[in-house]
Amino acid sequence: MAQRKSKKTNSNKTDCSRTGMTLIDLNRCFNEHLFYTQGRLPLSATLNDHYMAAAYTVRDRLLHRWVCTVRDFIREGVKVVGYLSAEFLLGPHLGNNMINLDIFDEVREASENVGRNLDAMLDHEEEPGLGNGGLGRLAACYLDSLATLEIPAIGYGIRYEFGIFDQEIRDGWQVEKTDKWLRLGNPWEIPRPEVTYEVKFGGHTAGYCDDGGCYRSRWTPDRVVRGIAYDTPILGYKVNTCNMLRLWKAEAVESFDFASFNVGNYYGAVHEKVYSENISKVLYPNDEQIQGKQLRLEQQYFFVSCSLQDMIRLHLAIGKSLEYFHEEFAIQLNDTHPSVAVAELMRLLVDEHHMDWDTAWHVTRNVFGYTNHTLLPEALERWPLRLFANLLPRHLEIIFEINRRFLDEVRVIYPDDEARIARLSLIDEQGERYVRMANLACVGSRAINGVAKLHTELLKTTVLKDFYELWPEKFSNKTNGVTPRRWMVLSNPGLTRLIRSRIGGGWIKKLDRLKRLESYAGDDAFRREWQAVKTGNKQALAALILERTGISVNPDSMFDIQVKRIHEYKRQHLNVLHVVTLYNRLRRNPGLDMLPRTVIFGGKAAPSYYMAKLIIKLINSVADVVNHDPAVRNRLKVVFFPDFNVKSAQKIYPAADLSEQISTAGKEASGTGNMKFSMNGALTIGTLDGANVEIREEVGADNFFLFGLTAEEVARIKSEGYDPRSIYLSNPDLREAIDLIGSGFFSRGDPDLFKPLVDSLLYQDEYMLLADYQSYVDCQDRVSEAYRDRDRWTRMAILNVARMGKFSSDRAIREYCREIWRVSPNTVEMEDFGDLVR
Ligand code: Z57
Repeated sequence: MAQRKSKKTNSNKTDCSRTGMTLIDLNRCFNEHLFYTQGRLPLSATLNDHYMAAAYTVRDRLLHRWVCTVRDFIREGVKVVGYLSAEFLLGPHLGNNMINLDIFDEVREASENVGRNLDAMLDHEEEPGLGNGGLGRLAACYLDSLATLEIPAIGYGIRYEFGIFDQEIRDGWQVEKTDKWLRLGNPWEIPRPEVTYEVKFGGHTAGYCDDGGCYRSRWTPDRVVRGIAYDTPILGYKVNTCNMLRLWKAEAVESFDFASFNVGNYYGAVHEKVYSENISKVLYPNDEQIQGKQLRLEQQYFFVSCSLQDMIRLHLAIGKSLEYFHEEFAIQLNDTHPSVAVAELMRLLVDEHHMDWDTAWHVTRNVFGYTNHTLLPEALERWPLRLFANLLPRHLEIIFEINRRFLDEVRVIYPDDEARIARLSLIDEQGERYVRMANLACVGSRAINGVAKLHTELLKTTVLKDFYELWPEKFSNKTNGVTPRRWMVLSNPGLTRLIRSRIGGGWIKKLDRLKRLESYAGDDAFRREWQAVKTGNKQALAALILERTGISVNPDSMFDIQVKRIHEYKRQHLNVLHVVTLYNRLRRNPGLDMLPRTVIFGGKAAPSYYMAKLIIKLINSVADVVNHDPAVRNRLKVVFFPDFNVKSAQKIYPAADLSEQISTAGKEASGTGNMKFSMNGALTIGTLDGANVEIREEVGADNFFLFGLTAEEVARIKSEGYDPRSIYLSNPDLREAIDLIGSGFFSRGDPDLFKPLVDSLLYQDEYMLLADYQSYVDCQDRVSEAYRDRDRWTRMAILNVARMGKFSSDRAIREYCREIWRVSPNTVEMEDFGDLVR
């Protein structure tokens, strides 16, 4: 590439002004892509053609920054973050990149010039749903903040051909549809057919003596798969830094085909190809629940191996020795899904790069950080030893060796404490043997963190207690955050404009500055404008609800919203019990002066999670009855919004009055939807769980509707013996609600349909809905009272937004950078490529 003079530019200026781009240039570029990329004349262009042309026009503006950023990845002294995650729930790119380039208005005008409405194009974009829920979305927010803070970083993951399924609702039940997100092509990715690595599976190992007389292990696999890099540029907000997300697609290795081909086994060769490509075919649709399938372990190892090989190649490209690898890279393990990386890096260093064990272990232990995202026992990953040995025989040897050395150290510190040693071991040996991935991650990392204060404290006292006692200095908290670019500026332009009109736009990068809004909470004119923005957002959502469900809702009613994955611990059915309670009040007293509410639910259930799917059916069944009962007279509406995803989330959060964050205390590690709602001016009804605790701390107890048991109380009551039935028997309203569901009232007279749900509440109630019921209902009554005083409510909403600064992912990423990764910003200097670049 021809390099001309290097030129420093003002990073606060937009692309348009920086490169002298004008609207005319933008229009020309747009039309060129329409013609040369899509092969269309303006008159015959479809919506997709226009979208593609717009996407390429915007992408062109990213590439100059991208090449300059990537150039610095292999500059000595620039430490790079490698963020390993099995999921990245990015959401649509076009609007976000326009925001970060600061050319939103210009592109809007350019598209109007070709006779196409920008919103139609934004709606047309298929989102990359390469994640399930909170964990995947967090990874996406973190990529945005890393780039915005000018931290050199690469996200590494899997390019699933099919992401999270599309949800349809038929007869009230969830139906899963394949997510064919690549059907119309993906203008945001750049395939790198020359960036490939081989990944081995299966086979066996054998010992041998190397030239120096050292004992080594040689792994002879029975399968080899190739990973191919697909890169997506990740631009920061109004900066030159444009990082990349590198996703791996699995392909067959040709040499393997030939072996079969030569003996005439054409079918076998094709089978091999199909088999290899299976690895990156589909995202496992489970959130917080493991399936234990071999293909899932194959996916994990596949992307981890490709990513580590890639980082090693980049490291060697700067000419430094691998013993300094941890000085050039900081690698974060997003949950245990990539934790086989600990064994794989050891294998690469020791077996492939002939490093001695102790040096390799030093490098490994200093390069990794591990983030834990859950305390739920069913979500803690363990792999049956058999399965692990068959797929990754060499890694099992390495894990045994790590374990042997580790437990020797433990025995010195805790002599004769066999119970503790058994708990710390990387291998679970009670009954069937398992590899414990969290233990592997802990032993192989320099830093371990939880995702909210309460969660980190619980980690230290429960699931990772033994590790905390061993290495207290490794533990820290990093409360989650979300990016205000996507979750405020892009999704809530009305609110953004209003805030800008009073305090400017500095808050978009320094969210703490929202504090300056506090003084407007008492300003009548401001409150009226605030209410108008909220009403506008509610009207827009009402239109979308009508389009998607056929249900018409009243924008003047309170929008009470719970959107998140469906899980018993998140207690969507507690919300349903409240709805049924309100309904019973109306049936008992048809003239009741009740605050009109629209209760909106949304979220996907894991396809194999029976109870979660039954909860969806219950919501829809209750909705059917309540929405059609003339006695209700618009005082209560229930909606299940189908196919909740990033795209619909962007229209839902801004329209909420009330945010439901009602998990059993101690079960939700952090939550991030809670932050998105509050940033958009919704008030929270919630338990003292996850980040709710800190949100309440920030916005003030007066501006948060708290109910329910604390995590401590939950644990105590459980240990003393919890009896849900006695609560049911002693609370008439609760009994009436449960009985109505159990009677078949919502299931056309069929008492069996919801019996599993009712029975699980009456006889187990693992998540203590009954214990929290009355406190929840009372709290909801306080919510309704508060909403009647619309000025007071708006004041509280403004204060919520004003005090959300802490929950920017920029704050979270700054903490990771300083305390875990030890990386600092690298200002990307733009290079003038002369005629090469527009
Ligand atoms: C997932 O989305 C989360 C944790 C997991 O262990 C898995 Br698997 C998937 C979520 C937590 O449930 C949320 O509480 C948290 O906010 C989010 O991860 C991001 O940390």
